[in-house]
Amino acid sequence: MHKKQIEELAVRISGTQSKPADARVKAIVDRLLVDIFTVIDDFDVTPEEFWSALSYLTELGQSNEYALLAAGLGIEHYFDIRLDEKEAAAGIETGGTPRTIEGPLYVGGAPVSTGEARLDDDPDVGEILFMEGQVTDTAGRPLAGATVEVWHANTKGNYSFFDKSQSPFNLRRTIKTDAEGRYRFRSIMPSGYGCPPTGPTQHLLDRLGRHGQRPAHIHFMVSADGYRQLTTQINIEGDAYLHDDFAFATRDGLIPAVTHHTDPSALKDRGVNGPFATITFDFTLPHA
Ligand code: MBD
Ligand code: FE
Repeated sequence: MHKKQIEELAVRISGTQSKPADARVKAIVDRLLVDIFTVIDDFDVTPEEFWSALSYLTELGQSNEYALLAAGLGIEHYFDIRLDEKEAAAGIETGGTPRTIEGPLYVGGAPVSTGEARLDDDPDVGEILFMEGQVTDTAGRPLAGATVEVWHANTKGNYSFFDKSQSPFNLRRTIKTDAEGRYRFRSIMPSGYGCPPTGPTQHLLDRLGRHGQRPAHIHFMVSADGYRQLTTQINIEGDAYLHDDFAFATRDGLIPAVTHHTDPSALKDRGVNGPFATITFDFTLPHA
């Protein structure tokens, strides 16, 4: 089919309107149809291929993996790029901590505390982790009472709520910063995440010749009145996938140094009975 015929068909379909439409939805669907017809035409897609694609989408939904695939195809990352661009174009304040994707595994309503928290509720064999830092504005002024939501995987790369073997809200907390804008928490070092190996996202990634792995990381959502909400992650340095994240979320400025402590006197000072790691990471929020 020629481009002109595709457009004529799309116009004919679009014109079968008998009541008021949602103009934006209609415009997007009209455009999607042209793009789908064009792909079918350019690649000579067979009906069998098309019906199998629909089965794939059904399976994707039944497995609750739509958002996982969106991350894997870089679509979630693309929204970050656009937000960065829009902020730059709007001429509003820039220079805060870089944003990166939220991912599909955030859960609201985690236990709230002020200043500090312990995140690990379940027994696990991970290295103990102490992380702390300060939330400031771009001039370095501390933001007291800011909200730091933190969530991360366990040593198997699994997240509570989605992994029903973990306690509710294991490795998920909301910490309000203290009077100096500081937060600190004790947790365990997460492992990297891998897409469910027999799920539809990994099936498609296999056909694209791609892996479905993420480096070990910790998610944050930081907010304070009058400032732009920041959704971001830090990556754990040394991870084999540090610069090969299937979800494209690694960014400069989000890979803090990790210090590992094994010295008995350091363990004693921290009141722990095993090796631990420390990370310091500050969050900078531009004005809203
Ligand atoms: C994750 O832990 C994650 O953060 C993303 C973006 C996708 C899959 C698993
Ligand atoms: Fe994650």
